[in-house]
Amino acid sequence: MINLASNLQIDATRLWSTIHDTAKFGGTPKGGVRRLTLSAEDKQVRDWFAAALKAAGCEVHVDALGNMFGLRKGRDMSKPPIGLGSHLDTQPTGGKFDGILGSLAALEVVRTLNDAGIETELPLCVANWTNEEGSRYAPAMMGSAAYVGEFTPQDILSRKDSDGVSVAEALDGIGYRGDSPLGTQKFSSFVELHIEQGPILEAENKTIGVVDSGQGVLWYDGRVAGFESHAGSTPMQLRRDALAALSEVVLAVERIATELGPNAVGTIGEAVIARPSRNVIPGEIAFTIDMRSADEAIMDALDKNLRSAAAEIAARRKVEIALDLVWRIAPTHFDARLVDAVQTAATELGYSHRRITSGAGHDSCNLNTVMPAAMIFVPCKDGVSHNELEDAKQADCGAGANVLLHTVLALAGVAK
Ligand code: HGY
Ligand code: MN
Ligand code: MN
Repeated sequence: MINLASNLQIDATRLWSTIHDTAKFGGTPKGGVRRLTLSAEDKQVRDWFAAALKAAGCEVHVDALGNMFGLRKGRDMSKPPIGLGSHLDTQPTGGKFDGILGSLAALEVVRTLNDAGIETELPLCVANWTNEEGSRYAPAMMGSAAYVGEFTPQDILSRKDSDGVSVAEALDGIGYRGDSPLGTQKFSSFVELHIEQGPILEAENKTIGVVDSGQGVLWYDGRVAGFESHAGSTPMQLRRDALAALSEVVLAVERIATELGPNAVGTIGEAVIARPSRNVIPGEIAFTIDMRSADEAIMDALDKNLRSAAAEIAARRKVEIALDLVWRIAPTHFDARLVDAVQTAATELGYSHRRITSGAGHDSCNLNTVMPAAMIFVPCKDGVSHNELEDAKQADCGAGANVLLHTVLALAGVAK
């Protein structure tokens, strides 16, 4: 059996067609995917995924925050399963691969083992983590963050989106508020396949990224309070223009991240004028900041420099600028044994590969705080992601799924 297992390959054509079949759930005219967490489109893909896992012989259950699990029995059910999977939700202007590649590759691993009649020693458990993207509800990687105890279920269930819909209402609305308490599903370890979402693998012509670390993340909710007044009759020197002040904050975020770079990034991705009108000087704006670094000391410097820049801008422009740090996740250092297992699989399969740090956050970054976790990257076209143009190659997706298969086989073992 070991020989069969060691030469096993996933069905790359089947994986590729599932990627394109499921892209229709929330598919956009430009060829992207808009599948916000807990939306009707998310329900469609969840229902499809649950049915596919059941058809592949998995026992499917859902926890209190909609995290989905598909358990494939192993010979020794006394030990927790090896976990594999990712997320099914997308950004508003998302692509066909971010998250779902890892979930579908996990399904493909199960299908491949079924086709080969291989029973693993330890059970396997395929996972779909709720709201990895953090676009509709903050924070990102929400379902896995609550699973590892970063937030209580009550805190998460009460969070509301911009329309005032709570997580609880949205879960009930799509029928995915499961009855198993958070944390019921245990794992021995977890492995996640994901597109790199950056340019390195493609630029270096490498097929596999052996992810050994991930950036830490700082998320702020910000508010600028200036003074609404007439756009025509208010003299320039008397204005307290909230948007002009925010524009300086935007450039300060860019300057601070660049100065602390190359191991630092930052952007303002959202800004909403409270009462917009062409001939009223903006008086109140809500905005969000995302800053990241793989180095904890640089994260502290990002925070410190941001706060002093905002204070200087506020004083000079006579506005108030409030910054509320709503989420901080430390840099990730994945489990060395699992990272080596990924590297061994890539080497034995003959794929070009390199160690790499993840610029993006992932559910495995949370999981790694309570269990051994590791990630596998494959290139995406021009390193583009969180964009409808997101694209990847069938051969690379197949290679990533093969590395996932053989990493999981090495961790789970093959029943004698
Ligand atoms: O924000 C992130 O890094 C992830 O894509 N949710
Ligand atoms: Mn993702
Ligand atoms: Mn994403």
